[in-house]
Amino acid sequence: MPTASTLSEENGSDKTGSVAPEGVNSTIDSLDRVRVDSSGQRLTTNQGVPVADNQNSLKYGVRGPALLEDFILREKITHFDHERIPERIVHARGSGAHGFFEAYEPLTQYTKAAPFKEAGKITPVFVRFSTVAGERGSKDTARDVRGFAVKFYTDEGNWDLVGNNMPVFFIQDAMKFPDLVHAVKPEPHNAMPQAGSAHDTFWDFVSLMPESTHMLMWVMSDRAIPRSFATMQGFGVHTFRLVNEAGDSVFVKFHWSPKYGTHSLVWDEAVKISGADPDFHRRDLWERIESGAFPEYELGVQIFTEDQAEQFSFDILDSTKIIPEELIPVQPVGRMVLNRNPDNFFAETEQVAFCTAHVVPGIDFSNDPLLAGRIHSYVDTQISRLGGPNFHEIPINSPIAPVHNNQRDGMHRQAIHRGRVSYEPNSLAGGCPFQAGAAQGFVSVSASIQAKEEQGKVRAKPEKFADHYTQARLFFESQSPVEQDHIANAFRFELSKLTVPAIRERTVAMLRNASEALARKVAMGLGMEPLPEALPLALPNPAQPEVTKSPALSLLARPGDGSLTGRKVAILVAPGVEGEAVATAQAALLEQGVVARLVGPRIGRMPTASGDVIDADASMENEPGFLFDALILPDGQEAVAALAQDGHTMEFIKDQFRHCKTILALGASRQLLVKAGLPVSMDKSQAQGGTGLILAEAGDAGAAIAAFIEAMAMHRHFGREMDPPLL
Ligand code: HDE
Repeated sequence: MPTASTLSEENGSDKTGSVAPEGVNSTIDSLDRVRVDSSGQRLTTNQGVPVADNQNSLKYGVRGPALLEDFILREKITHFDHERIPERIVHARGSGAHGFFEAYEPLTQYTKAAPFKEAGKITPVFVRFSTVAGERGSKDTARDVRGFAVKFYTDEGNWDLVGNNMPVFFIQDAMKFPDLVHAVKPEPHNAMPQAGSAHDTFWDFVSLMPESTHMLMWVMSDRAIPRSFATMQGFGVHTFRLVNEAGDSVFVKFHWSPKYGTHSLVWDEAVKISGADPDFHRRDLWERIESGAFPEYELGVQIFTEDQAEQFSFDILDSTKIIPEELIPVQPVGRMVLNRNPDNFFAETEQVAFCTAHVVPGIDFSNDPLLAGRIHSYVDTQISRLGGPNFHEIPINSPIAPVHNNQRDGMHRQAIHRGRVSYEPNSLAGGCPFQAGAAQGFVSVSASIQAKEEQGKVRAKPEKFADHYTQARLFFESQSPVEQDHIANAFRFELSKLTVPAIRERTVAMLRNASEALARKVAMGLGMEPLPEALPLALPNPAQPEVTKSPALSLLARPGDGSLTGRKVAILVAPGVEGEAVATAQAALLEQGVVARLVGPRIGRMPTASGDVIDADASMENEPGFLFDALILPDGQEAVAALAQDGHTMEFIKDQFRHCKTILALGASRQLLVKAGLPVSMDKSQAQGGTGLILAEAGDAGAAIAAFIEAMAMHRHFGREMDPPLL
């Protein structure tokens, strides 16, 4: 064979294998080749030497010195000493899952990208969700942007769509990214705060960068505290290009929409969860997949031409701008299902390397200057994070498409390249690997721009980039009153944490340009009177926006399929509880895909009123109320009396009420609501389904549980929200 390495290669063995199959590279393909299962196996060293004793180091006499010759101990400790790799500079905290993407219809009119070639085509994916600012061990429910990074293992190579759960970004140019990250990360002198933006340096920076105003609206909205990774949207953020077989290209924005709706936490809840379960989102993702309630998202595209882009009131190269859906509708093109948890967190979730530079034929870049910086950054950072230029050979990163090139060597090289040829052109290897040519290979879109050639090299921005407020206003105006209140409260909270009043004032001065009402509300909450002068505008007369409201931007517009899949309900139990209603509720909830947990004063077995035995899954101490989406209080005088004696019960109920969750009280348990101070009377005729407070007689359990399930579909009952909270 022209690619053979040696004349002796026909002499095979267990180690060398047979003659290498021509044109094959086995460092790719499925992960099976590297999965290790030790069941039924003996313990060995890394060299495969069986280990007789894994308890004791080698000593000279039982009380004598340990011996340097103990290669088994030294190998074990040395490996342990090097177990950690640097965490990601941003997005260090993350959780991953395997799944697949399925195309609805061929999108070949617009793109030749492999995943979109045929209806029903399946492409494997690995997804990693993350927070941005916190370190690897930080809490999941911090107020922050969430990363939404998808690696498509297409048959034309890997395509990484490295997006966020918000469609815009803080800055317009990669030049400012290190500054932004230095400002939001824990402050360098004392490394505080962890995973939070409520500190001086972040607000100092953004209040001097008016281009961040639009993104600040998103980050101060409930989008920054998702209920679950399965209930958040994802966005490619930048404008990309789709390219078809003929080489024609259109612009595109990518959107992921969760099947189960876009739902968030409320702030007080997020804060409490971070104490009780810092792994809240990671656990939720894991449990959804293990239970078969697979997270699912629809991929949508906004497709538009260069001519259309020219007409927009904003610049499509500016990552601080969206394209309102009223202007260019989002067209569904496929769905993604996450159906398998990783085998090993480190090998997969930690070592996965997403790179914006990873595109395949049919996908191309726009000239967004933020994207340009990313195309460089992601590959670059993996080199130090994963220890060298061969990170593409780490199993989770290796494509399923064949890899053949003349790149050689480097740290941790896995592939054993055959033959003596590692250059091109060559004749000794028959010219292989050969260029794919324009018909098959990746060809950049010529993308001739009416480049202002007369401008020459410039460090500057296009004029429309300077309109920093129109879309911030659009976002705020498109929110429901409750969402607007939450945004104002989030600004109030974050700014109240600052130690430098001037930063607070500068931020309010900036907000005045986006929304006078918002600025006033925030200022009032901060005791700021009078309001500071609005910041001067960089662009005094921005173009008229096409729309001033975009209803699709409100979470209320995104209920998904309205199902309750994956939600969690607490059923409070104690000895003497009415067992039948508990069983009815459990069965009805299971049918909806809801996880029902029996939560008691303690875990374990307890008798019901009828003398049966039930088993409490959790205690109010180990799973407090705010970890659940809704609450059922069953009947049973003895149980109610026991729960009334436990202070945890009142906190449990108050949190459910304060966080606007659905509560069902059956029969005597109504007393608990009254004791907790909820605005309900003991009058038996009272039923408040519309507010998410359902009070029913014990005999009506079936109907009451049906009403409870219906009320849960509303997710929250904000009608009872008060600021400050009543309870
Ligand atoms: Fe990132 N970003 N980023 N970013 N980013 C990284 O790459 C960077 C930006 C995003 O789960 C790093 O592998 C620059 C926008 C996600 O592994 C690093 C700029 C968006 C993830 C990096 C941006 C993102 C990262 C750190 C401005 C949304 C996590 C570790 C020019 C569209 C991926 C790594 C994962 C991670 C650089 C801006 C999303 C340092 C220079 C805009 C989801 O390379």
